[in-house]
Amino acid sequence: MELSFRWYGPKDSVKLSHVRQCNAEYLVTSLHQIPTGDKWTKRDVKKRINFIKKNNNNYNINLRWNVVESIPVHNNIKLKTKNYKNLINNYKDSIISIANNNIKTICYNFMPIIDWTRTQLDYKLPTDGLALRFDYIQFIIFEKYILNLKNLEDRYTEKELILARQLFKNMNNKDLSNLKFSIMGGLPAAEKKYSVNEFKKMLEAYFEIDESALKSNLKDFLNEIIPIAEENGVKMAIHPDDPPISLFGLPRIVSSISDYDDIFKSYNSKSNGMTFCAGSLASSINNNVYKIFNKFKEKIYFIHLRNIKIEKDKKSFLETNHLSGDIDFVKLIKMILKEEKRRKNIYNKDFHIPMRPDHGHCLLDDQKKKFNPGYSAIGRMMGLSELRGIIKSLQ
Ligand code: DNO
Repeated sequence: MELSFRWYGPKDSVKLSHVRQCNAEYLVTSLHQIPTGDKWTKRDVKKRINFIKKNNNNYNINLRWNVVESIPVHNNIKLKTKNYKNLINNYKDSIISIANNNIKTICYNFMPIIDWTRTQLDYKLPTDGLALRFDYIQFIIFEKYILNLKNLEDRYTEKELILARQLFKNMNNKDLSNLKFSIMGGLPAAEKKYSVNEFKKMLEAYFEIDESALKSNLKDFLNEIIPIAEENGVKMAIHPDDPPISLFGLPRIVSSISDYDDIFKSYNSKSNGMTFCAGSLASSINNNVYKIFNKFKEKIYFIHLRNIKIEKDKKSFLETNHLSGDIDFVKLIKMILKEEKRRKNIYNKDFHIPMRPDHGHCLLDDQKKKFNPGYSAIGRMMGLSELRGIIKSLQ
């Protein structure tokens, strides 16, 4: 495995030296300063590589950028509307610019409107560490009492709505603004930060997009970009929906085995692959992560390892530490190592799969620091260390 760490670029409060101290050897990053939809030039990518190189020297572990995470896909592409053709051309140019700089794996997602979603970014654990959490009822409160969405009866049971009303009554302004911040503003990697009104406008834009329309828009996008990726030796790795359940009544199309079947059938190519995000996939009670891994192992070009615990209602979940959630990482890592061995026997090169510890708890001194939620240094260092321990013991 290529032991990697996500880094949010020169402005990240987690510095390259910190990444090295955590024992990572590769960097997963993106040009976050470039607005979604704009093209990345070869020079833009080179500049970032040079920044990384400048921070390497003979004495240091030489960090290398191995995966782009992500080139976000503009909502107009997902909606197939307005200037989407130009946006797709920009996307193709960005793939070429990345490939010309010898980076060959690109992670992306096709989630409508916002990237990953949590309802709380500072859930206090019994250890005093802080974790990310998704609470289904809190999410209903957000839809009903912050966005004031109508017709929620169509999507939620009476019991869920009553529970939401009861909980809402006990929430003060601070609780509500925390909830709003967690969903709409706190997380990194969102395409943009929306106001409530902008957000509702985006929801309206998706009004006519049902599951089959979104699938067909993804297929059209793949038909355009995969040939370019192939020509340039790039592997596109689609990230699962996080969480893999419908939110806001919008379709989710990268959530299950059958979704992946559709995606890989819609364009048959080695360049059409997946990011295996264990935590995202495991947060749907209907998914079996080991089965998904086995079924699509050849298509897995990038791995995110984080653990979760699904709660009693079967829809809420807590991000646990790497060794104590629903996923058995010893079992999963065994499978990953086996897959690497299989690739080694066939190709004898390129068999190491890039893997990063995905998220970590906010621990120790990091509790006083500013960082992207989920991406503090110490928690991820702990995650990577635990994973390295498992890898080492299995090798
Ligand atoms: C959350 C991440 C996501 C992911 C993107 C990929 O921590 O896993 O932000 O990077 O969805 O496009």
